[in-house]
Amino acid sequence: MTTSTFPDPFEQARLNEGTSTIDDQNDPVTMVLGLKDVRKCAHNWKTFQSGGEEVGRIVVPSEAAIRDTRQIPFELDPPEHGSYRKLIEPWFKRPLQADYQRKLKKIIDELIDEAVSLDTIEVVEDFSLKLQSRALTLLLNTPYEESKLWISWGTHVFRSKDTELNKDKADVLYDYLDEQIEKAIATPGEDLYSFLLGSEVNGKPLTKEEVKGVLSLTFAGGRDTIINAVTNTVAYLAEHPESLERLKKEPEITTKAVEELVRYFSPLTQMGRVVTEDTQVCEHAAKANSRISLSWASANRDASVFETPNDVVLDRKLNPHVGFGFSTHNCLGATHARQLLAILIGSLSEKTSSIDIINKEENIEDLQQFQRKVGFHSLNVSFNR
Ligand code: HEM
Ligand code: EMZ
Repeated sequence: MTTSTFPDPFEQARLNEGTSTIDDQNDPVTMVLGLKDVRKCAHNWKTFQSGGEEVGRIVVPSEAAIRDTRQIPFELDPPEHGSYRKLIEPWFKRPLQADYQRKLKKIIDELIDEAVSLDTIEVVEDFSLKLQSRALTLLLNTPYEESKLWISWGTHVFRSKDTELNKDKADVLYDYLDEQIEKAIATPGEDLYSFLLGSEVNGKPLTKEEVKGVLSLTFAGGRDTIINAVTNTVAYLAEHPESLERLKKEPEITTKAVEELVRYFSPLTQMGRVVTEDTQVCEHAAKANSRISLSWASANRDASVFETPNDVVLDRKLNPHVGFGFSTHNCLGATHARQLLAILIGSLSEKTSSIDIINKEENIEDLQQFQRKVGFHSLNVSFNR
């Protein structure tokens, strides 16, 4: 049972030092590893900023070389951050509506019906990527057909399997967004583009560049995270038929199970911040203009907070995980992601009796001294009715 095991590579460093430094394109990053420290730093936006001059630098690996559109509200700090977030937040709560959930269930049911009708299916490309892209049409309120193009872009909009950062790929997304923005200006509709183009922040209409900043974040931030969460969930249920059975019998534990799976898989390993003044993290000097990272994946295995942190406890009672971040920038897509995963679990337990893993290729993030399994490049399974 190793396919659905996701080891914690950070344990020793977290226990010994609380931080660890890795290099990223000659711009080192001090990773903050313990849950309490991660929360403290995430909350302290004055010292550990997300905005700042260099767009893309807070991402690890830094995207500074491949993009110059500021992602909004992700690459802004308070108080500016709050003005944009307040505008966008109600839109990202739409997944709480019954009609949204009904449409999402239809998308997921269709994919599962197709999957069970096949002998085998490759989950990453032919299930999770399709599910992510089709579901995104609901979040953006754009035509379902758009998802065909998005699926053709593959699992990450900035990365390909061989090159970590791919400028040509980023430009495909940016050209597409420019086009969509022009279309929405010419013929406004009910989609997120039109909503933003018709909105004001602090008395000023949003610029095209700002609209592009919001949209690019929904495409980039909500892509491999969802794909890994979905694929890893399938792998977990395949190797734990007793859990599939339990979710069938006790659907009321589903929301807890979703939180636990997000904690365990931590689809976003870390996110950086730029240090604004000489300071210390865990007694380790952090110089002004250097970078730290909030290591969500490490924090989520902190044994001083989580009992048996390396086990999936589907109905874990206390689960203050930071898989969706913490404080100012906590994940705006979390409502959508939670609904998607809950419906996925419900439909899988309704429509499948078991899932068999045939083969897999793991996706290991190379963080020098840390090698972290984050998901799969491919996962072939058969879904059994
Ligand atoms: C922020 C994780 C899905 C949009 C974040 C952060 C994390 C995270 C850890 C905090 C980043 C920081 O503090 O710098 C995840 C995970 C997901 C997921 C694990 C899936 C399981 C999505 C989706 C969308 C999305 C589907 C939208 C399509 C955002 C946005 C922010 C964010 C807009 C920034 C919010 C702000 O700056 O105020 N996400 N995310 N995420 N996420 Fe997600
Ligand atoms: C950025 C990030 C967002 C980044 C909240 O996290 O997700 C990463 O996958 C993207 O590469 O650009 O959007």
